[in-house]
Amino acid sequence: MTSFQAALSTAKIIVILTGAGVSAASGIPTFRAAGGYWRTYESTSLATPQAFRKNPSRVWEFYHYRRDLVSQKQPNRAHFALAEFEKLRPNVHLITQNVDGLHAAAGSEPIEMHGSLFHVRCTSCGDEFEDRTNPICDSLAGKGAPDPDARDADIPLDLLPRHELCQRPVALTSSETGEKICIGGLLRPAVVWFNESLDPPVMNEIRVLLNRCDLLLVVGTSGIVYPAAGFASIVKSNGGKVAEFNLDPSEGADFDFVGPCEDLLPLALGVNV
Ligand code: BV8
Ligand code: ZN
Repeated sequence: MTSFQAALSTAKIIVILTGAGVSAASGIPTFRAAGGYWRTYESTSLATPQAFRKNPSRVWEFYHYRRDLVSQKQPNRAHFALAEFEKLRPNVHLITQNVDGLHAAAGSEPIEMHGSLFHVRCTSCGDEFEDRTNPICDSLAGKGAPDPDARDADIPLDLLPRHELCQRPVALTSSETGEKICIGGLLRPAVVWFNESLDPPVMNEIRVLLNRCDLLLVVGTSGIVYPAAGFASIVKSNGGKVAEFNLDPSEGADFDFVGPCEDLLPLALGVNV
């Protein structure tokens, strides 16, 4: 702890990367805990453009379930410790892989590199905006149960979330009347799915930070998902130091804090939350 705090006090540019483990204490299941399943599907198999193209109703049930769950949760001491530290120290930059919005709810201004559960994008006109309505459309009310034996709602395309103010409406057959209708584009969650590239400006901003960073804190991530999983080696290759906060020990870190980050972060950062 003392050698870490010495490094913390002399560091010029501190970058903090968080993953699902930072929200675990808020009651949000991590991506890979309990196998990371929703119903009988691996979460990672639903967070893809292919899954959305094949069955937008099932993917929207998955995201409605997560939006509904997160909307009932609060930030925990890990989020508040990071927000407090950012206030106390200049040149601290928070990058999160999480899409739950809890860092912002705790007062941080994170780079949300994988987007947000509460932002949507129109697949027809490309418009992107925040939408916190719950449910986001009537047809999803009461849907999204995560149990393995829960059945798909099979919501017809025209009753899934649609872009009301769409500049490029699409022609569809109404599932209710069978008539031809002109309707706003299908909305999708504005998150980065697997096999989708991150927004180039976001990646550029991150790259600049990592190249200048002399201390990287990696908090609550399994280090499986790229490009986030590659950040520690970038910092180390530039001579920076890496501190890991995880339930499991990690090789290769200069400082390794093993245990719940909601307990260890306030101590390590020297903040009272
Ligand atoms: C891309 C949004 C270019 C969606 C997410 C190189 C090698 C291999 C594969 C690839 C590669 N480069 C690219 C890939 C493909 C892929 C990838 O990495 N695949 C993995 C599975 C191998 N990457 C991509 O596709 C990325 N795009 O690279 O673009 C490109 C383009 C086309 C084709 C190829 C490449 C985009 C990845 C973004 C995916 N979207 N989220 C959504 O959320 O619905 S990622 C998703 O996983 C979440 O955001 C989550 O945060 C993230 C990472 O998971 P973790 O946060 O680490 O969570 P996890 O459950 O795994 O771990 C929790 C950890 O916390 C554990 O270690 C646990 O011990 C710890 N913990 C738990 N409780 C606590 C705790 N620690 C402390 N305290 C606690 N209390
Ligand atoms: Zn639109």
